[in-house]
Amino acid sequence: MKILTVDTCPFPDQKPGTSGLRKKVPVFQQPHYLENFVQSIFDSIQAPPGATLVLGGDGRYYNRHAIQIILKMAAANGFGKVLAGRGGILSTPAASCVIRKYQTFGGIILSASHNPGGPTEDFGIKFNSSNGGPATETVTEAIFARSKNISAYRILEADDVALDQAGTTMLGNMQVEVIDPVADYADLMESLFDFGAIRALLGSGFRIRFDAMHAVNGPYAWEILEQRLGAPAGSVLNAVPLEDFGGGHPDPNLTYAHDLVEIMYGADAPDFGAASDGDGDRNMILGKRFFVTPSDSLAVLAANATLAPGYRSGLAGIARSMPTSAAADRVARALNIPCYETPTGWKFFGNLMDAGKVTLCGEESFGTGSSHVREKDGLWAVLFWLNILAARKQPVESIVREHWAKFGRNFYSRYDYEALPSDAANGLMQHLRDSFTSLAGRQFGRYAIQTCDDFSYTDPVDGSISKNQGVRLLFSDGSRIIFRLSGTGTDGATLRVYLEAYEADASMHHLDAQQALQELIAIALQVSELELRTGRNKPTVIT
Ligand code: VG1
Ligand code: CO
Repeated sequence: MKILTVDTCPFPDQKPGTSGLRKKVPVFQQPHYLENFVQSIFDSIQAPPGATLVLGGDGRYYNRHAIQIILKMAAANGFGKVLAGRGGILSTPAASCVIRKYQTFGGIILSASHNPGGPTEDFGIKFNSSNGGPATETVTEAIFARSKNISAYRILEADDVALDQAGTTMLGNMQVEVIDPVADYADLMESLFDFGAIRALLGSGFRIRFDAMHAVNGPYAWEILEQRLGAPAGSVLNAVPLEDFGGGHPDPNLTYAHDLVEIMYGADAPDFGAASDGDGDRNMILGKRFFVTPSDSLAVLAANATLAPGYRSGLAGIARSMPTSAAADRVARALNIPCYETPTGWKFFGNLMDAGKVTLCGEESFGTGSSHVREKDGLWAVLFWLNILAARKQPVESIVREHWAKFGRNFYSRYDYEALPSDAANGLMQHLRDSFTSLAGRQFGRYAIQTCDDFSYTDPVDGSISKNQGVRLLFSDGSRIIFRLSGTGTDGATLRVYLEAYEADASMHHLDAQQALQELIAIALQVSELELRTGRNKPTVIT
């Protein structure tokens, strides 16, 4: 076996987004494209010789091929060992768990998360550091800088490694240990939650459905929910991961998880429904004919956290991404703990968790997590809910309604306009920035704009500054409209419009969110000139 040094030319477009580099599969299939990016990672992270790396992905199309290339490149770049998930599988939270548990130097996760998979769909790759979390912006910027002047990469000339059975093989001087992708993660879950109480709940006729959407969480949900917790066979739907997710869009929301939604809103609906995304880090929580918004879910988990054994001693603090509703802030205030507001993307939570400042964190985009790993964690959120349901013995809906009665309700919705021409999307954002001075102080019906800005974040731990994280229109009554361009899309630009209104009056809590937010939606469309600039008269997805 010999190490080859292969000459290459830089690609100009290898800038990692919100969560790693995501492109269509044919882009990754260009000669040297994946190799360039992997070598740029290795050149930037400065792993000591003999270091251990974790490697796995969500099983989508190109996963198996990419893993073989990365293994051979890791061997040629001086790594001593790679822990690889069997079959190339590791969910994002499981990869984070394994990196931390075995104290490795870091890991590479192959996923485009909630984006569809298949030969013409999306693929992605990201590096996670030794804390188990996505590389910080300093690291991703270094990787991008390197990708722009790379001239060669190193790869071992070798046969492919057998990945379908646990065991250890050598690849040159590097050990490849194929591990069970589920066991370490399932053990961690068992250490956090009251499995006895959940098992009793599931044995008492309480019915659940978990839709794995043919994505990575299938084997995890099957092992934990059906095997360890005794949920009846068939409680986990679409449990076999497929390279194209069965042609579906593995994003757990009311639009894309429609099969589950039909079950949960149908006759004889089960008591609890949940789904997770392509790489297993997102979650959607449903009760019988009842949808829990991700922002509310974070707030409810925070308010009830001490019911779960792993959180019995309380929370150090809570963090949420800026567009996420302020429902969690109200809980933090009541618990007298700090609440941090970060830019979108999990990489910003890592520093706060490492410094012991927060225990729970969440995003409006169906992401919730805690300091047990350094990624958001779909199945963890499901188990947390089940633990609370087992302890409180109340339906999901009444737990949420009681929460609103106590804290008030933050009506919330997000409108996504996908695949816009980039010029139109950038023009709209620029138009909003240009309007800041004229908008501040303006009255729209019962809403008055207090301030407008482009969100900027100073990390309280390392002082690093992240600018231009979303345009905010902040109203005098605490309502908010936020405009942001997605950093994970691969097709033109995706504009996200986030809407939030706070309602203390319990007699208004029964309203539908779209109804309650009607006026704010009209204001958002008006001030952004959305239809005029994009030609769209309705969003692609409403969540
Ligand atoms: C989206 C979400 C963001 C999330 C990111 C990664 O980013 O809005 O909250 O952290 O996806 O999620 P953007 O830039 O498209 O808005 V996932 O499940 O890819 O790991
Ligand atoms: Co994901």
